[in-house]
Amino acid sequence: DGQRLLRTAGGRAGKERLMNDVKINIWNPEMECMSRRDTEALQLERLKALVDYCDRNVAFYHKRLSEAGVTADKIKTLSDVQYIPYTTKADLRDTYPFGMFSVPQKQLVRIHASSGTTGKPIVSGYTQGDVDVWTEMMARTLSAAGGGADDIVQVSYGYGLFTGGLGAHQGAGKLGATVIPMSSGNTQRQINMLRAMGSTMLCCTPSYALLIGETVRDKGIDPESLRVRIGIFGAEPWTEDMRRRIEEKMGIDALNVYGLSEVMGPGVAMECMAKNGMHIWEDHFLPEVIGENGESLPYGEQGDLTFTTLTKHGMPLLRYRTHDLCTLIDEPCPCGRTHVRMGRVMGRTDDMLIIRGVNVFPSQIEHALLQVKGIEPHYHIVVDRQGTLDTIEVQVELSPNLMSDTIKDLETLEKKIVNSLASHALIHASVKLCQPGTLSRSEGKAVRVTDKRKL
Ligand code: DLL
Repeated sequence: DGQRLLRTAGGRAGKERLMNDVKINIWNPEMECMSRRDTEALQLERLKALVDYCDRNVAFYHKRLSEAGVTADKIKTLSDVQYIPYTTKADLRDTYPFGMFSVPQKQLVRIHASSGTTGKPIVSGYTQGDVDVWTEMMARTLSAAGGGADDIVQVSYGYGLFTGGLGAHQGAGKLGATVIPMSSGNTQRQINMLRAMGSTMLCCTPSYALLIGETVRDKGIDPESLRVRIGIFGAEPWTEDMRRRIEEKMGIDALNVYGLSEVMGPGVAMECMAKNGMHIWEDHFLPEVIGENGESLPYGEQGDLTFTTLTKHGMPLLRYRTHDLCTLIDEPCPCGRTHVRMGRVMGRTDDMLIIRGVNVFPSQIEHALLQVKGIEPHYHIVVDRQGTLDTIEVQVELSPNLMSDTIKDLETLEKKIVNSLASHALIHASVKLCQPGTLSRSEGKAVRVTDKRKL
């Protein structure tokens, strides 16, 4: 019947990190709990149809597939996907704006875009069928977090070209929940609505959730007096330590949601209440993890997450390299879903900092910082170069309830942070302790790094 009980940590009782019994909802048990054999058979059938569809409808793919000698009837097993050439972000930029679309404009009902930092944005086009699938994926997503018609869903992702706002909005509507389309920003008003409407679910970036939680406290409001019990947070990398901090501050279960505009938007993958990786909705997306030499890696190994969109019609993608680094997990999940999970995104290959030859991701720095008591999860990383040497400064905020602020105590704290950065992130950074509330806050995707070497 799509309902089960699962033991989980966090939530209202999360302050003591108790295990709670949580009711598990499954939106589409037939698809989400399908046997591996049936899932793979369905994927193979859809993959063949997709190759044929791309070949016939997108000039770009026709050329790529012909050059590689791939036709639909050459795909006999799922692993034959390896013969299909990759699609990259550069391909999307080169064919901007309409070159990857496979239907005439009149069949498109929506355009979204991601800003991109290098000039040309990346656009994504949807047919009505694509929007319907996306809506179901987001209904599954909210349902995996325990959402239903009784919920009041405050959508605090940005509305507009960014897919976060409308994506969550559509899914919550499909659930029959009451949607509050807040968009991001105006934090005081967010809190007024949380209180007045009694919102039970909050959808936003984890960094914005922190800001909302912090503002709630600053205004002297007891977080327990709010009815929010679930946060659906994503669109940027965050760590387990950050999850714990947010859950403690807000008294909620904080769950991770993943997606990207090119592939669809939010809801490509979602954590269930087991909080142990995000189920990729595999009846619609075929995931692979690719190693440095372009080879497909086995489950459990870290590499570049790559998707083939098995059912998209407006802008289908064959083996699209996301640049998100993670692993795939195929161990059974206690929630009963059979779709493989992706681990947390470590970072994007293009976010990786190389400091004096050492590779480091902002998420490793976040992890190292949050091991230390007395600081807040607000930080900023400044990279520079003096002569030929790279320098890295990590700015981090002191906790307002830090008991002591004698110079000696602060020096000890600073040393602890330096040591934690050295042991967990393998970098020798200088640390700048900042007064509470002084580092800039984010209402959408947080910008963690200023790299002056590139300025
Ligand atoms: O961020 C879609 C989205 C909206 C996802 C709301 C989740 C919630 P883009 O703006 O195209 O789309 O950015 C996609 O964001 O390739 C990842 O690098 C990053 N990202 C998204 N979700 C996560 C996550 C949306 N849960 C890019 N953890 C992706 C880490 C994430 N990174």
